[in-house]
Amino acid sequence: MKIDALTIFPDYFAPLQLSLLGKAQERGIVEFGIHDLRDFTTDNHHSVDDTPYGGGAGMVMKPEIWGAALDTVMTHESDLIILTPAGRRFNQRMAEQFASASHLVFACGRYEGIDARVGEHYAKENFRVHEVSIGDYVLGGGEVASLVMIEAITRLLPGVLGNPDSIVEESHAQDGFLEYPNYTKPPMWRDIPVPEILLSGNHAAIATWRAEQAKKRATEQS
Ligand code: JD8
Repeated sequence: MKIDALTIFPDYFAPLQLSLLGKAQERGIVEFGIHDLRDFTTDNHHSVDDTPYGGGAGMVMKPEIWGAALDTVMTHESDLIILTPAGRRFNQRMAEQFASASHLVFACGRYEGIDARVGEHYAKENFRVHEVSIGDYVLGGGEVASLVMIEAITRLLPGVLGNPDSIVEESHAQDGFLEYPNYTKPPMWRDIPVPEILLSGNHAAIATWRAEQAKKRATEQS
């Protein structure tokens, strides 16, 4: 899979060289391309924004800069993902769907956002365009949101995770992520013991206990 990200802050994407994502790139499972939007400006000040039509606070990102940048990476095999607080809420099912794509292009806006005609243009030209949000809170731009999506998607690609069974477990979670509490050595820590059942070796009883604990946690957090 090829993943391109367009941004005025390319340094935000340094984490892609770390950990699982870095290894996935070394193994050729995924290829990342990070593009500085200012490389596509034509004025001396490398302007990427301008005042909004209709008035209002803040600045809007210029469509011609985005068009010049996106035209260098987009093909009809691409999925263009425009991050925006108004987008469709990202979830595991969308991560699974995007994990089957061949080319993802993340448009990371700043300021008040990207001129709406950018998404409209590529949709009109029959490209797949997705407006996505990672949650009901306001970030300063799309970079962190795209990193969240890239991690959630990339970890699903074959060969990225050492133990693919964990993906199978996650995908079988019925109501969201029923995650049970985890424990490791020592068996006693600051006078807190590991639950006896986990030391019993009775795998059926352990599975039942874990399901009960996950359900209890989900109820407490809802
Ligand atoms: C893209 C610009 C900042 C947003 C004025 C603050 C996603 N879950 C999410 N929260 N926020 C974003 C997000 C924020 C962005 C951009 C995504 C581009 N901003 C703007 C509107 C109000 N500033 C997001 N995914």
